[in-house]
Amino acid sequence: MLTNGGGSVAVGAAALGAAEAVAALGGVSLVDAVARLMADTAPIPVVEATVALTGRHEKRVSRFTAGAGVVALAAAAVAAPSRLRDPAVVVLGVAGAALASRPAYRSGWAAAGAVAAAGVLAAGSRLCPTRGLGMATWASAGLGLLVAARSARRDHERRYEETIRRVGPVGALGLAPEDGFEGEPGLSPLVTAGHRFYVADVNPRPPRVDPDRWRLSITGMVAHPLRLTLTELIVDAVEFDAVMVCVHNRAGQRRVGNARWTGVPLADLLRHAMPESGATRLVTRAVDGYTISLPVPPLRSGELEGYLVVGMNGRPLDPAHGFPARVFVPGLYGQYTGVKWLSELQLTDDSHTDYWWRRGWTPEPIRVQPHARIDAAVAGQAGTVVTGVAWAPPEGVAAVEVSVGQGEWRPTELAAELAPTAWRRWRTTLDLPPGKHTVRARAVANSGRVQSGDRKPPYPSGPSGFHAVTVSV
Ligand SMILES: Nc1nc2c(c(=O)[nH]1)N[C@H]1C(S)=C(S)[C@@H](COP(=O)(O)O)O[C@H]1N2
Ligand SMILES: [Mo]
Repeated sequence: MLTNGGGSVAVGAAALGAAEAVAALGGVSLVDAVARLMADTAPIPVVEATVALTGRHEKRVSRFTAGAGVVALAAAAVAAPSRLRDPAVVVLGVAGAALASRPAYRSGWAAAGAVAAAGVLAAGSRLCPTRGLGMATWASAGLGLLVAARSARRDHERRYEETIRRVGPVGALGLAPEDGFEGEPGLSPLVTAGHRFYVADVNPRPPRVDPDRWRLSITGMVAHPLRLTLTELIVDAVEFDAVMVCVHNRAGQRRVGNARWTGVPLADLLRHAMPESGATRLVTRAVDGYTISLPVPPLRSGELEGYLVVGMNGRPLDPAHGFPARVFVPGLYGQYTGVKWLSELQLTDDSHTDYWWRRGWTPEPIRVQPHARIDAAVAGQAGTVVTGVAWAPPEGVAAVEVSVGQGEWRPTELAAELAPTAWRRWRTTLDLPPGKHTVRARAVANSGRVQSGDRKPPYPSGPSGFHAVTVSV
């Protein structure tokens, strides 16, 4: 039977719907597996451009692209000359099932979804609609299945959130911390709420972990391997305030958040596990097949103070922020600080290679640069009030300065310091004549490090540059 382009796309959409509906029975998605494959294999310039262009919509854009790609491949198979059609459908089905079985997505349901999609394609390519009613039927079947899949996945997500809630409070965010700058219009809150906190990782959707079955293993070159439950870790945890910054956070951006974390000091865990003398790297391994490794000597000496984190702002970690546990070393960018959805801490030697090193990022942990962000510049009767947040973890912010036009740097007023590792809010009132002005800000760290104004992109060693805003008076 002759097929037209629209008919093939309609059958492709029905196949995608079938895949997603079957996968959703297990709360997963074949599109997610494809999107993750794209993230894992895209060349670095493509990754960097995507991060820069899509911003907060990154994950939605990648899922949409993956879904469209699946439909296009399916449609191409249906539209192929008849002797190639069946082999093409079989290849797609097998490739989809293989992809869905990758470690990060190991799920029978997603693999079954790929098989179901191949079945729909095989049937559809025989009955392929040419126009009108037939096409509309296939397309709306696809759409209906996608909607059903979405609602089934949401049910899984809701049940998962219920499970997390049952873990109970973690830490005690009794009184909200204050720094004296409460109520300043436009200024970021001192503590970033979990649902407001930026999310950055290679997964289209957060992996789910059963807290009752989860164990943290400390393995590899240690005299005393450990296996700990979430409850045991929560009991030993302490609280600390710290800012987490993504290495992709360019001047003025919001891939950064400040929270009160609950975690067990890594130095304590290492002391219990007793690393062998040749154990130079601590590999933090995650359920999504991602690793970040940290140098062991500075973690043991306290030069780098790291934590195995089990709570954020008084609660268990959100799914997106790594429930049940993650590793965080304040002062290192997110990409170097340790993984979310931690499964294992493995002590090893320097032969280990991390996820991003293979893609050209430097192996040395990149330190967070001092940075001042301008949140608001409001012209009023008494002058122009400029406010923002600044960070220089781990040593803390000594000063924030602003400059108008290309003028000299002037000091600003700093709020009380929550912790040197946290961000610090600042404000100043400028007396500006009517007209347009450019205001820049810079941070100075307690160690004397001064924020660099040299504008650099994130790749390959971290971004720099001043944040500047234009104010009309
Ligand atoms: N398992 C895992 N952990 C990960 C990542 C990831 O892709 N997978 N991304 C890292 C990066 S690049 C950053 S910036 C932080 C972001 O943490 P957040 O989403 O809680 O802000 O997680 C880090 N940990
Ligand atoms: Mo990141």
